[in-house]
This record gives sequence, C-alpha cells and structure tokens, in this order.
Amino acid sequence: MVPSSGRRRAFLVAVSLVATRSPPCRAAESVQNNLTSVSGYTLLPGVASVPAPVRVAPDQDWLGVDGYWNTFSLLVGEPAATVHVQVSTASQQIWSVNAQACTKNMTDSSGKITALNQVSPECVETRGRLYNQTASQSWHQKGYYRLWLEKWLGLEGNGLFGWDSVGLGQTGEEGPRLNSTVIGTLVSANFWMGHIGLHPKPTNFSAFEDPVPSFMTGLFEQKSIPSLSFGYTAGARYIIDGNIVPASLTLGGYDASRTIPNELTFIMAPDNERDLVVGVAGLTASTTNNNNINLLEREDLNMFIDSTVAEMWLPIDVCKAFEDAFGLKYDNKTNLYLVDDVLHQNLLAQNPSITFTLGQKYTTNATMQITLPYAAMDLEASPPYRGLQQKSRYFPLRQGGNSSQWVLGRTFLQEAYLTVDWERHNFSVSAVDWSYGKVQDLTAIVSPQYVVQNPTTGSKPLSTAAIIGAALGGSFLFALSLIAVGWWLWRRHHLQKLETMKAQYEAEVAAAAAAKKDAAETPEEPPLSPMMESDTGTGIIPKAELSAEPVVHHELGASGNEKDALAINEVDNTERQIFEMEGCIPEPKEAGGRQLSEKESMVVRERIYNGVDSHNPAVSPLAQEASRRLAPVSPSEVTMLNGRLPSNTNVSPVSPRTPRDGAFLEKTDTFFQLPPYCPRDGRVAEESLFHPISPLEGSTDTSRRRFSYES
Ligand SMILES: *[C@@H]1O[C@H](CO)[C@@H](O)[C@H](O)[C@H]1NC(C)=O
Ligand SMILES: *[C@@H]1O[C@H](CO)[C@@H](O)[C@H](O)[C@H]1NC(C)=O
Ligand SMILES: *[C@@H]1O[C@H](CO)[C@@H](O)[C@H](O)[C@H]1NC(C)=O
Ligand SMILES: *[C@@H]1O[C@H](CO)[C@@H](O)[C@H](O)[C@H]1NC(C)=O
Ligand SMILES: *[C@@H]1O[C@H](CO)[C@@H](O)[C@H](O)[C@H]1NC(C)=O
Ligand SMILES: *[C@@H]1O[C@H](CO)[C@@H](O)[C@H](O)[C@H]1NC(C)=O
Ligand SMILES: *[C@@H]1O[C@H](CO)[C@@H](O)[C@H](O)[C@H]1NC(C)=O
Ligand SMILES: *[C@@H]1O[C@H](CO)[C@@H](O)[C@H](O)[C@H]1NC(C)=O
Ligand SMILES: CC(=O)N[C@H]1CO[C@H](CO)[C@@H](O)[C@@H]1O
Repeated sequence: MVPSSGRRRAFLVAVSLVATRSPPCRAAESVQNNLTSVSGYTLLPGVASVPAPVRVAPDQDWLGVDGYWNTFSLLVGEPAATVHVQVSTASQQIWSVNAQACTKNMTDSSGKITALNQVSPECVETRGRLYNQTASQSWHQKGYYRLWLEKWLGLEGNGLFGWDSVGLGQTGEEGPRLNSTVIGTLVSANFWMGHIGLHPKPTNFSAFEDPVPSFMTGLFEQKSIPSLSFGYTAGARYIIDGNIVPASLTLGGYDASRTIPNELTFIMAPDNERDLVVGVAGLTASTTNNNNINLLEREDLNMFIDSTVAEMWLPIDVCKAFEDAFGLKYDNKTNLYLVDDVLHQNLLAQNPSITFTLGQKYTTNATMQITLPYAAMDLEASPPYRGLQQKSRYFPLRQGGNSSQWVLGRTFLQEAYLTVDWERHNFSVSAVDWSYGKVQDLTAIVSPQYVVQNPTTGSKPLSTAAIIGAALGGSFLFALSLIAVGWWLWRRHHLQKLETMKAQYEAEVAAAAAAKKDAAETPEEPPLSPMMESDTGTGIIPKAELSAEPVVHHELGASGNEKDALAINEVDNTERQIFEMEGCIPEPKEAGGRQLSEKESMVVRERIYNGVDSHNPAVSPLAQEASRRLAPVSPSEVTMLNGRLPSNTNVSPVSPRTPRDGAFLEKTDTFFQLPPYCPRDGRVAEESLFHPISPLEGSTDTSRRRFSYES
C-alpha cells in the first residue's frame, strides 16, 4: 500500500545479511549457518558470529476445516513422524494432533457398536497427520491440560501434554531441531490442526513448577536462530496474477522480499496473552457500485493479531455494517456467515474489498493500510467445523461480543506480513509484496544479547547504543526525561491493569484509585496504555485456580452433533485428571504478574537510569520483566530433558530410572508429579542472560546445576 519510502527500508534492510554464503533456506539440514557481520548492528565484544535466520519452507498442502491454509512440516518424536501444521503467533508450544483424535467406534443405525476404534483416513489427512506419542521413544508425558489458547472465542479443549523432540521441516529438508520441547497433543476438534507456536513466553504448567521454555526460546538458546523474532504471512491460495502464493515463515528475521515496508512500528501491549494489538483507525469497503463504504462507526477498536484462528472477529456493530454492505446473512446455528450460491454470485459481481487502516493511538500518528480482496474472504468451511454437515462457502467474519474477542486471524494475514521482535517488544505489519519472482531476501533481526544497533539518523526511536551514549555523554536531562516518561507510561499500564481486576482484587482497586489521583496531575490524556484495550474494564480475567474439572464446552457443540463429529473424543480426558495450566504466563500469576513490586519497579527505574536494556523507553517495564524471564535455559539444559533425568535425581515420587518406552508411560501416567525443569534462582540463568554469548562457546556441561534440589 504505502510505497517503499526509504527510511524504514533503510533502517530495516540495513540489517540485511552480509555473510551468508548459501541461502539459509534448505541450508538447514542441520548445518548451522552463522553471520560474522550483520549490517545495521555491531556485534558485542566476545561475539564472533551470530546464527543466521532460518526459513521454514512451507508444504505443498493447503489444509483446514475453516478454509484451506498452507501448512508447514514438523518432524516429531523418535522415530520421527512428519506432521503438517499451521502457525500460531499466540501459542508458545508445538501442538500436534493426537493419534486418538481420528479414532471412532462405528455404530449401526440402532447405535450398536459394529467396529471398535476405527481410524478415519480422511480425518488423518485433513488434520495434517497424527502424532502417536506412544510410538515415540523420546516422548515424556506430563498430563492433560486445558488448551487455553483463544479461550475467549469459545475454543475450549484439553490436550495431553509432554515433551518430545521436534524438528522443523521434513525428511530431506530438515531445519533446526530441539531434542525436547513442550508438545500439546490435541484431541479436541476445536483446534483442527497442530501448530508451531511462535510466542516466546514459557509454559507455566502449575503454581508449583517452574516455567518451561517455549519452542522459540529453545531454538534461540541452542543458537539456531539469532533472536526471538519472526516474519510470517499466511500465503494466498486465491490466484494473484496467475499464482498461488505460498506462506512464508522466517525465524530470527523476516523475508524482506515479501514485504512492502512502511513507517509504522507497533509497540507490544504488556499482556502476554494479547500483545500483538493494533488499533483500527478505519475500516472501509469498496464494491463495484460504491467505493467508499464506512464499516467502522466506533472510535476505538483494538484488534489482536493471532494466526491461530482463521476468521476476523469484529465487534457486532461492525459485523452489522458488513451485513448491510454486502448482504451477508448470519447463520444462528453455526454462528458463521454462510454464503450460498446466490449470495456468492452477488458478491462476485460486487467484487468487494475491505481496507483496514491500522495505527497505534497515543504512540504515533502514522498509519498503514491492508486491503483484502473478496478472494481472500471467499473461504470454504468443511464439517465438522461449527457443526456443519456439509461443505459450505463462508465469509470469514465472526461476531465478537467484547474486546477480548476481537481478533484478526489468518484471513488478514493472507494480505499482511507480520514481523515481530519479541525481544525489543515491537512488531510491524506490512502489506505483502506480490511481485512475482522476487528473490528471497532473509533479513536477520539480531538479539540485543549479541549486538547493539548502529545509531541511525531519522525519526526512529533511539537505539540502546544511542541511549547509553546520550546518557553517558552528559545528557543528564535526557536520561531524566526517559525515567519520567518510562515511569509514567508504566504507571498508566499499572493503573489500567488494576482497574481491570476489580472484581477479585478490591484492595488493588483502592490502591489504583489512590494512585489515579496522582496520575491526574499528568496531562489530559486518558490514563490508558496506548496499546491496551481501552473500552472496557474487562479485558483481563484473573486465572482460575488449578482445576480438575473436565472441560465440557465445545465450540462444535453448537450444533449438537458432536457425537458423530469425527474426532470428538475427549472421553479419555474425563477419565483422568485435567489440569488447568497457569495460563502459560511468565508472571507468577496474572493478577500478581501485572504489577511490579516496589522493588521490581526500582530495578526497572534503575535500568532505565543506567541505560541498560532500556532500548525503547516507551516499552513497559513489564515487558522487560517478561524478557528477563525468557532466557534462563541453556542448550545443554534443554538437551538433558531428552528422555531421562539424572539417575540420582530425587525429585518425584516416581522418578523414572530406566530408559523409558511408550508403554511404560501409557500405563502409569505418573509424570504429573515431575519436578520443575528450570529453577530460576541459579546463577546459570543470570550468566547466560547477561554475559555476552559467543555462539562458539559454552556447551560445557552445566546441565547438572539445574537441579538445585538434587540430593
Ligand atoms: C469405543 O468403544 C470402546 C468400548 O466401549 C471404548 O473403550 C472406546 O473408548 C471407544 N472409543 C471411542 C473412540 O469412542
Ligand atoms: C500408537 O503406537 C502404539 C505403539 O506403537 C500402537 O500400539 C498404537 O496402535 C498406535 N496407535 C494408533 C492410533 O496408531
Ligand atoms: C437468529 O438470531 C436473530 C437475532 O438474534 C433472531 O432474530 C432470529 O430469530 C434468530 N433465528 C433463528 C432461526 O433462531
Ligand atoms: C499527532 O498529531 C497531533 C495533531 O496533529 C499532534 O498534536 C500530536 O503531537 C501527534 N502525535 C504524535 C505522537 O506525533
Ligand atoms: C523495533 O524497534 C527497533 C528499534 O527501534 C527497530 O529497529 C525495528 O525496526 C523495530 N522492529 C519492528 C519489527 O518493527
Ligand atoms: C467476552 O465474551 C466471552 C464469550 O461470551 C466471555 O466468555 C468472556 O467472559 C467475555 N469477556 C469479558 C471480559 O467480558
Ligand atoms: C539431540 O539428540 C541427538 C540424538 O539423540 C543427538 O545426536 C544430538 O546431539 C542432540 N542434540 C543436542 C543439541 O543435544
Ligand atoms: C556456526 O556456529 C556453530 C557454533 O555456534 C558451529 O557449531 C557451526 O558449525 C557454525 N556453522 C558454520 C557453517 O560454520
Ligand atoms: C515462573 C512462574 O511464573 N511460575 C509461576 C507459575 O504460577 C504459579 C502460581 O500462579 C506461581 O507460583 C509460579 O511462580
């Protein structure tokens, strides 16, 4: 949309690879490519080279029940099973479809079982193949947990969680691999396919265990990727200039050949379950008859970008505007906008396109636009999606009753390229560059652990180097104002969060009220975080306590036909204990995690003051807090999880002492009690975080230190 305007391009592309010999795609076959210099960055002393970004090659397949989406391959387990999965920008785990998900008992018309446990090949194919964890020698079971992801959209379900090895790519085209990472195996049909989770937050299985690093963190710690960052676009199956355009996923960077750069950088919201939030400043449609239909009457609309879901979940009034503009009809049974042949013909004739104007209020006045042609919204849903009995065209628009449901899913990411830098807490959205035949241009985003960004001229936020330079250079005033701004912004977030938790935390509310008075002295801008939901006090609901309740709410249940829906088979779950995962958040718990203790905020202020790690003064200290928690695991520690624990580990009532096989695991189910994997107290963590790491050093055996509770 916005033509390449130079500055941002210069800024981002400055980061372009210099030292890659062979293209890092395919490179992968376990060969780790390194860059000895990356333009735009200066390597820190002691860092000789950094890993090159990794391209994950898309499959040929387009699968799904909510449309057809380009998949990626994973090699899971030992021996490795190839599974085809989607990409989740909100999840931090690998999910794959459990072998049980496609098993059902055949019944005759009277309901009598005629055949037991038949596997449906169609189900197996459309769900992207199954992962049979009992057949994997390296599977290490944890237990059943709530899936948690996008629960506000009604996508409930349970998964059997554990650890196993996961490699990117497929046989012959292997990318980097982790010997042990958290895998959720799905049975619930609410999530039809598995995914690669790109979020770096750790998994917090329970209150009593330490968090387990994410897949991305695993790759980063093992030095397979240069930073916790990615670039992704979902691809477009519809024809554009005669081509089907595949998805593109780059870890540790982005593919500059797929983006049309723009000036706008979004700052992440401090809620790690809803951080890629963009403000929608405008939403218009154009048809052959009318090229300026306004679909957005409301003032404030913040949308969460999440590739986990297919549709665009918009406020009901916006959906009504769509209905009026395009003659869409809401189907009460499925809650979908089903499109019949007549409507389809009408739509083709109208050829509507919709244009989002995105921005981020309070931090910038810049905006950018993404336009979706009708082809991007002409999707086909298949049973058992939403209780459908047969395939049907649908318009990927869903009614979101409240702000926690407003999500831009894969539909949007067909036309948008998302670049996320988790470590610098910012991201960008650009229109996809459809020019055919452009040569892939993988551009590294390098972690602040390895580099400082070279100072640039221009209006971009200052880099860490610049901040340190300025502060040390005697610009004391500058430092002071940073403190003020950072503190004030943090305070606003803090207040907002407090307000959202009224119900359960009245004490905090009182505090908030008091604090609000102070804040009132600050300028007339509302005491809102620029990047947070602004319309309700309801964005956040404190997490439930540990719960052994089976989850019964199925999205599929909408139609009441879940009995015969393929793959609804959570029977097994209900026989076992199901745990509530602690929201997979790094903070101690959401409520507490939202606030920094006085001490922590001192630390944060100190950091800002000293210029350490305060790359972007507008970033909430919470975000920095999150990043502090991301790192503390080193590759050797990850490795250790593979299959066995040290034999004298005195940690669990039933510590396995022999190499395990699947059968053993199946029978006993004993690993619920497994101990934490990554105590956070150790110096190890601090070292690995703040000590500049050379990719060439440091695989000495530190594994044992992890288990501080070893006898
Ligand atoms: C099939 O029936 C058997 C015996 O009743 C039961 O154990 C099994 O869980 C059923 N399987 C499915 C997928 O419902
Ligand atoms: C999973 O693997 C186990 C062990 O190899 C096997 O007994 C079982 O039948 C497999 N299950 C399915 C559904 O393929
Ligand atoms: C569908 O929902 C609308 C609005 O909620 C309602 O007016 C209508 O009666 C419903 N139709 C059916 C068939 O339930
Ligand atoms: C945005 O524009 C308004 C009005 O022109 C101006 O007052 C404000 O300072 C601008 N904000 C930023 C962040 O540039
Ligand atoms: C994040 O901020 C840095 C520093 O300001 C900038 O160089 C980078 O382009 C931003 N990243 C994204 C993805 O926008
Ligand atoms: C939003 O709506 C969903 C579904 O109706 C509901 O579960 C959730 O509690 C609501 N959230 C808020 C913050 O009201
Ligand atoms: C992962 O496991 C394989 C085989 O079990 C081993 O060869 C490899 O060294 C391990 N990788 C790491 C990073 O430890
Ligand atoms: C890149 O660095 C790693 C060590 O960090 C090394 O094992 C690997 O061989 C290097 N790759 C190349 C292609 O030199
Ligand atoms: C690291 C971490 O955040 N772990 C927390 C998981 O959740 C429980 C209960 O909320 C906390 O006690 C842990 O500290």
